[in-house]
Amino acid sequence: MALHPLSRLSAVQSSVGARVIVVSNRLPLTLRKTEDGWSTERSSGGLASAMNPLLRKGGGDWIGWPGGGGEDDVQGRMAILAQWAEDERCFAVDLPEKVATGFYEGYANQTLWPVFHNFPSQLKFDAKSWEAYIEANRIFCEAVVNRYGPNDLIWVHDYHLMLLPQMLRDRLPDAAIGFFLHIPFPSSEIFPVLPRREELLEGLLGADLLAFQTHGHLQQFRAALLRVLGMESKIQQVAVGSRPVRLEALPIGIAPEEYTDLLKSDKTTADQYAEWVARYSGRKVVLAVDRLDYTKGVIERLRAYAHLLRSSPELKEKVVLIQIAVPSREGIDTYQELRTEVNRLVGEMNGKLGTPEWTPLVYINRSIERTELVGLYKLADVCWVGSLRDGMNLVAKEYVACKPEGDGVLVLSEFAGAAAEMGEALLINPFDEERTAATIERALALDDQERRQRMQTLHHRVLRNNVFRWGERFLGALQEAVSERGRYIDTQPQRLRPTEIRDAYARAKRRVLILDYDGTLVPFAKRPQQAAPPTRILDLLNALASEPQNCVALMSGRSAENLDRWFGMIRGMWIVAEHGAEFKSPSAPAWEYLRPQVPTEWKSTVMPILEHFVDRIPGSFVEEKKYGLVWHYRMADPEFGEWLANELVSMLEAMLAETELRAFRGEKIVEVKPVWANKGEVLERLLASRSDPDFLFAAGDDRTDEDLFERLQSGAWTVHIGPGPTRASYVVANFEALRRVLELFAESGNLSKTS
Ligand code: GDG
Repeated sequence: MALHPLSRLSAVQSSVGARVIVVSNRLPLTLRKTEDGWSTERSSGGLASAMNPLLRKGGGDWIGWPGGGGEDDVQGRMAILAQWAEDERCFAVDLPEKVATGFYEGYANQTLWPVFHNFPSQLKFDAKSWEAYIEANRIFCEAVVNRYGPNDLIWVHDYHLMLLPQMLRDRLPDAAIGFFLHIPFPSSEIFPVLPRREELLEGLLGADLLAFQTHGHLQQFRAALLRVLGMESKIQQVAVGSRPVRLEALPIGIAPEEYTDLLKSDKTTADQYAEWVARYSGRKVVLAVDRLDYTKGVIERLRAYAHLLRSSPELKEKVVLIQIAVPSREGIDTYQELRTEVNRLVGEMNGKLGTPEWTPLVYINRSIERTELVGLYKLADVCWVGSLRDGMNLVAKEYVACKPEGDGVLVLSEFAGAAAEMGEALLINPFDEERTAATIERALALDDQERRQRMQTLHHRVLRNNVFRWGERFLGALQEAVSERGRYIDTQPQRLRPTEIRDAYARAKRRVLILDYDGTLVPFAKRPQQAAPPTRILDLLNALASEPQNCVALMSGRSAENLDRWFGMIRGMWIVAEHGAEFKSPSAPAWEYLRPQVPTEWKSTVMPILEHFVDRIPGSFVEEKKYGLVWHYRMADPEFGEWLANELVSMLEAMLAETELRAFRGEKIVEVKPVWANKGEVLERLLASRSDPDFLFAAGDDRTDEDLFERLQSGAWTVHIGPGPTRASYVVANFEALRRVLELFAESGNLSKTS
């Protein structure tokens, strides 16, 4: 039975015996000064909206800045903060006012924010605000170190705290540190514009896990690593020395029931809604909800709306745009200027386009209650998200959550992260005023069936990819990243020196040579059947296997039938198929099995899922083996392929959690197979046939070979082909380099025969 996502989040936490410490610039609570002293307000904004329900249900501590400093009523303030810690497990970090200003209004919001949102022209920088940014991160670091206990998972949020992961790593070398970036990561053209860019990247790389909203942002981060630090990375991993840092794209979701519960049973929501229905009867309502920020495209929206009203006079008195614009970062000039400009435009539009019966634009420049917001979502015929750039945009998802019947249209900027997973919305380029206006017109006129179809598909997806699933995936990935770090941290493979190993080979009398095939003896081919062994390889294997002092084993993930066809004629060689599930020893004529009976009914459940992925990306296909199923995507678009492979593995992981099956990623494949079918298991059988070897050699290039390397003792020559973290003691650059080593073995065998 599938577990409820909430219990799974708690399960992730309890399975590591760990508490989660969330660290973000702002707490979900804000201090406000009133006439009677300090009071508590709930913060709005994306991060708080997302994390609040997650922590309330899953448990954990939250560290952040509470706002409201100064000398006033210090005792009252302390009392409230103590209450927060006690009742809500929210722990305040106090920043001296000067640091807070330089950090928040300076480097974070006038340097990082514009650059990360593709507005380098808005960038302002001074060295003092950078100093304040460092200092603020240092103060946060101190606060985390003080709360930290062994096994805690530290989850750092967003662009305010990009130096924190490395600062924490310096103080708590073994801690599990994850970082999530809520905003976009800019392209490698724009990122280098950033003053102090190297320090920021190095700060981030202190984490075990770095996660982004979209696959695109992750790719741009990798490009920045390469361009700014010259660091190469894999799609999912970058090595900092011998420490791997895992990279993930994890699009954030919402807690749908926070909206649907209000819709179903809240009286204020129902009353407000009824009142608005009456007020706007006979008119279509278009809704926009934004923090008042230049990245949200408010001005562009107002211009496009004016364009629409001018170009479609039939809409006169038939449509209303309700724009909620929550004040934000008012201490920064750019935001003040934006506010002035929006006020001016609103006045001008209503003045010029309105009539005595009709105000075309309802402008609300304050935060409204959640109950009202939900009423508006329910009311709106169209929700218009026009971000010029946005990490995700939760408003889009909240609106969709409030449309279970499908009676609404989402118009969504293609530059919001949400567009990557909300393709059924009507997508717009918000910079194109005319076409945006035309899309709004289309949204208003969309026929019933199309509207319902689009919205209901979106609705189900938003419900499924919710914030709990996101949190669970993040913590799961962090936990995994930490366990990988444990495996690789002490391993510093050396480059294999051919003459050294040749001499060791020549001296030995009882040798065992274990060789992987694809990627090790031959390069990868587009389709598995195209990677047939060239004569040169067959000769080489023949030569090595015919040497009486050698026990040679070819270990592959390929099927027994396939390996028999290609290698059956080589005498004296072990052949191991399907990662160890079946094997044929030189002394026995038939194939033997690691397990006598193996259930295969699971294939009928997993196959349709893999087929669905085949449908999603041209060029991919499924290979069925006796014990396993493999989804191949070597011929598919590489970027999208990697992205889908991630999605597939995480989906299968959850599905197979309590079975003996595992999904793993290999070179351009995702394979599902029984966990016991691995190269490490079959090794025991092989070694039993050759007691006390004095030269043990194993070579391979992918994850399945790591099982083997792990089982072999330190005296073995374990060789990994290609870059990347490995348990092997040695590395060679590619399959050709390995082939040269094997040729040296074969030659030295010949020499010893002739001498
Ligand atoms: C950052 C990233 C990313 C808005 N007005 C009111 C109100 N809100 C709530 C919305 C929504 C949240 O604020 C806004 O979230 P967004 O995602 O749209 O935008 P950011 O604040 O910029 O958030 C963003 C997000 O982090 C999460 O990762 O999606 O890309 O920029 O929840 O409902 N809530 C109430 N009254 C309002 O007037 N109660």
